[in-house]
Amino acid sequence: MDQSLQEIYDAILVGDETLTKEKVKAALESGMDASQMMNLSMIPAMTEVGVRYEQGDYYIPEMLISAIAMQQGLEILGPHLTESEYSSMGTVVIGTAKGDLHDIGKNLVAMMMEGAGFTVLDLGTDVSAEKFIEAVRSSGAEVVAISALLTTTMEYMKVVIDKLVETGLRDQVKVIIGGAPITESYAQEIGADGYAADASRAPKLVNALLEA
Ligand code: B1M
Repeated sequence: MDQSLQEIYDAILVGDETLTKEKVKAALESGMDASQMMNLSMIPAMTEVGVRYEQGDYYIPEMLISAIAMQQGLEILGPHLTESEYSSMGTVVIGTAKGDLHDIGKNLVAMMMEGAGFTVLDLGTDVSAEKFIEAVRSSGAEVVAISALLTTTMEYMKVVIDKLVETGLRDQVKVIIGGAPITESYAQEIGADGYAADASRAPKLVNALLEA
């Protein structure tokens, strides 16, 4: 791995937010590509955090400080990630499913959607179906985007879709879902309109759905 990528990786892994910010800034200044930084260093670092947690080498506090370092790095990287070739418009209501507090992937999706020219209404984490409905009604959103990282909370995505049906809003919006445990077949199973494996694919998916 390139030395600057390795340094960012290491800084996130040990949860050093100051060092992460410094290294991300330095890499950007040296001309490093933002998506490369994200895909080859920052996301792999969080994947390694997950592996260490699974193996019992990391506990929740370590996971949390790594996540904070990642978020801080992302804040600097965000504006550089969102330059995009897409020019579609619309409003996207996004949130992490009820019971789920993971928001790094969701934040990345929100950034990419904003960069693609969408207005993004970010409801945060632990979002109930009622909150999604209220936001769709008040914003007139065309898209509902739900993220989930836990096998226990992914089931809540179906609750949101059922609520959209129940309130007569289902035909007005496209629902896209994503997150580590989500698959294309799960999206089909629960009646979502689409699934994006990563944040960079989300705007393309939404554009395709809105054009269809
Ligand atoms: Co938690 N956690 N965590 N965690 N955590 C996982 C998800 C886990 C896989 C770790 C592990 O065991 N290996 C595991 C889930 C197991 C499972 O359900 N099968 C787990 C667990 C168990 C838990 C707790 C239950 C632990 C506990 O308390 N005992 C607890 C749950 C809390 C809750 O939510 N109620 C918990 C807590 C936490 C922290 C708070 C400490 C912290 C989150 C901090 C935060 O987000 N602000 C945390 C972290 C950091 C992780 C890992 C290590 C990293 C997640 C991450 O940010 N990845 C994670 C392990 C892992 O994923 N390997 C783990 C980087 C991020 C860029 O990737 O979010 O997948 P991701 O997003 C990707 C794609 O999935 C996609 O785009 C992104 C890439 O471009 N994507 C979308 C995401 N959302 C999308 C939406 C879309 C489209 C694409 O459209 C709408």
